[in-house]
Amino acid sequence: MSNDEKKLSRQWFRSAKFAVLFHWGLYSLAAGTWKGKRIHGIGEWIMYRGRIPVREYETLAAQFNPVKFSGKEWARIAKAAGMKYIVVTAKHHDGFAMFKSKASQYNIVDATPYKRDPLLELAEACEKEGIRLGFYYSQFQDWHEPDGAGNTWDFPQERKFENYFNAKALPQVRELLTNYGPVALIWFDTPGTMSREDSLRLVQAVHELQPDCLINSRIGNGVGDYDSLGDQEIPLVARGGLWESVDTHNDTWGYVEFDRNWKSPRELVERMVKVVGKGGNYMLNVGPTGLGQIPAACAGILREVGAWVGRNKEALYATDASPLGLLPWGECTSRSGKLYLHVLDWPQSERLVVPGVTAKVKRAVLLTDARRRPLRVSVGKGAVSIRVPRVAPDSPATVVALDVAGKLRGCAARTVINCHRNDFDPPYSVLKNCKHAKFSWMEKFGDWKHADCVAEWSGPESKAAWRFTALEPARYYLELDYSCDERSSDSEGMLTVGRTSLPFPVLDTGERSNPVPDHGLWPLFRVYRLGMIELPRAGNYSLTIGPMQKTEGGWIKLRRVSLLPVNA
Ligand code: JFZ
Repeated sequence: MSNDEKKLSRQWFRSAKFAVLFHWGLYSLAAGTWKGKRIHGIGEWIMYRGRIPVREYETLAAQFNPVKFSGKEWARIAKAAGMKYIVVTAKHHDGFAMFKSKASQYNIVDATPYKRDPLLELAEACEKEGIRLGFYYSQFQDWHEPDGAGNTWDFPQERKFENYFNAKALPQVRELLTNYGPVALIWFDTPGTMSREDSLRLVQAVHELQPDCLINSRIGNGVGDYDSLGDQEIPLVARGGLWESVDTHNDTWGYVEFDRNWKSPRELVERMVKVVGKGGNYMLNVGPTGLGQIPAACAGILREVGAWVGRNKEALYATDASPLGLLPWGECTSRSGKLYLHVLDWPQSERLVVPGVTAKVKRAVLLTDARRRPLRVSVGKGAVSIRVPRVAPDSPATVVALDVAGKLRGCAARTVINCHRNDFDPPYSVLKNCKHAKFSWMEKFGDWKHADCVAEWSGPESKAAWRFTALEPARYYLELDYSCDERSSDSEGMLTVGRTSLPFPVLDTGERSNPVPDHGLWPLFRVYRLGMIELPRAGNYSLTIGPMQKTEGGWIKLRRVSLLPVNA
């Protein structure tokens, strides 16, 4: 495939911005409970968490009869939500194929009373709805097979992975690329210790059977076409290339009957625009029930998100990342000559201050104003100010569209605005004798959380600093978000903004033992309000923080420093 053809085959992905990942399998029938015992955490790992023997787990197949499944319904709900591609688990780590497979009888057609191939029905529905379809395939972990990875409770012996790979994984990927029409992408997962050669054999099969099919980075060995970030990871800084963030709607991928921790429409839109504003696609997970239905609460929230996407599609699809710096009130997307300001924290001052706009603003309108009435724009030092209604015209976010002339240079400078919370994150700090480090941990099991932190402080010579511009004098509360173990507890830190210094005691936030041996302790983060400071004038300031004494154990894992308006 020529470079131009490759570029073309990726353009749809670059423009898509919003997608759904369906986790659906035998685990959906277990729904988080096994033999009357609830197993908390991600539901598709119930076999692993419960160390359920293959002979017991596979009895689920004889009960699996998803008579409520409708490929049309899934495709319709996804399309109404504004999702441009669907990925569905064809085979997860439990080894059960949700499609007719000659490579293994352990599949929905041969091993269940359902006897139909739901992926065929979904493929037809996607074709009709004009929505692209991809398949999730766990190419390394397979807890049903002696030579698949992961099941040490039934198969403690040494693995002959090549036997599994040649007999099941590679043939099933070929079946998926042959029997279901155009496949937009294959979403591989947890490559483990797969060899580069095996990853390339999968790539070769994809290129041979469906040259336009994209491959995600979890194929392993750096041979994917685009990056799937860590689960539930929303990046703090923009990234180049093709990438997606994959997020759960509640705290699990596979259906768990008692997990109702649904993210609200506001949370989903906020996470989506954070990702799209940095140039990525936001893929949201849906875990259908054992009967094949999308949980009603989930479907209702998707309808609300879809309504917002429908009103603001111009600010989402086929846009580019924000050329602006950090925005205290929300995010930004762009296209040639246009900026779309996604305002999540609406200014009560009726003035939307937009820092870092270096081009001339020709016009500003509310994207949902059908009459496109121009908003009043005034140009200040380093920012433009837009007169907006007192009440946000849209929800969960209001988009203000700017027509701009001239080049929009990236603007790294940080501007603090006194009617919004202003967060200072580690990737934007200047560090001395301390480090930027990312920490990941699980809350329950498999529900991964991630924190970019400043860590490994050594002593009074360690400093993290942020520079910013205040547009007007104002008072702020200072908040710290950090984790600290007992070794650093009761030490003292100092936070200085301008000429004001706030000494603070570091308090042990505790840490939790880690269910996965040899993976260190899980951090616990807490937010502390340090006090009130005043910025006496408009102008440039620096905010610095560091320990007052020599530190033990690296001192704190600092996730964020925030300036919160006092008069909010
Ligand atoms: C994997 C699966 O184990 C899980 O069941 C689910 O399918 C999820 C989408 O993918 O879990 C992962 C994979 C990668 C990371 C974390 C969890 N990661 O890179 O942080």
